[in-house]
Amino acid sequence: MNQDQLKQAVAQAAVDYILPHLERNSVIGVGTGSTANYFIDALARHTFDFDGAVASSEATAQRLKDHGIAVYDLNSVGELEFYVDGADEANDRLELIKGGGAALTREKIVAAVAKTFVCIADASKRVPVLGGFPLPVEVIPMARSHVARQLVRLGGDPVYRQGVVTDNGNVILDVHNLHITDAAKLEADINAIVGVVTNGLFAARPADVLLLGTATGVQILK
Ligand code: ABF
Repeated sequence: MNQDQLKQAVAQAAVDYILPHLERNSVIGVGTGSTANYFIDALARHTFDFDGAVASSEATAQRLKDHGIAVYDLNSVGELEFYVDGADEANDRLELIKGGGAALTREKIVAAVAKTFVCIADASKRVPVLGGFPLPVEVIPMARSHVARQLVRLGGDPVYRQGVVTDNGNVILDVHNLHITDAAKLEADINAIVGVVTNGLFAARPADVLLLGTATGVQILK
């Protein structure tokens, strides 16, 4: 199976995982990226089994609507049983790097609200130590240089992601050359820099379940 087929397999596995728990009034948090897109496509075959979704990006909201799935503002939703989203890297503790698609802030907000965060990824995303994938940091535009200097102090090499403006009107710094052994501490340290909106480490709130697409089938890691 190629990488796309692995992504499709975990997307279907995520639908199978959550379907038995859904009720007609359930609202599902839905993430961003190509794996999440496969999830949306698979979920669309079950529109009578749930009410609608909260989207972690404008792109996801559009794809959900294109499938006829109702999209709700998070503020109008009481609770979310599930958030389903991809990742750029995942370690054995189910701590993640996310934000390659620049949607990290809304992803982190929806993940914070959800009772169960189901991460879906192909096997290439599983790593022993986070940091091979450059860590995305969403930054208020006027603070870009200040935040970059502070990130260097923390040991990283920040690179401005040219031409990208987030759904929230901010910019992204991708921090290279980090070897992240204490993800929760680094997540907190970066969030403490003035001008940072969010960073792509999901350690304070890791995934609850990782559905990993491998050549021999979908593994469920908890
Ligand atoms: C989102 O999509 C992001 O947090 C992550 O950056 C990306 C994963 O991309 P893909 O599913 O396309 O590999 O979940």
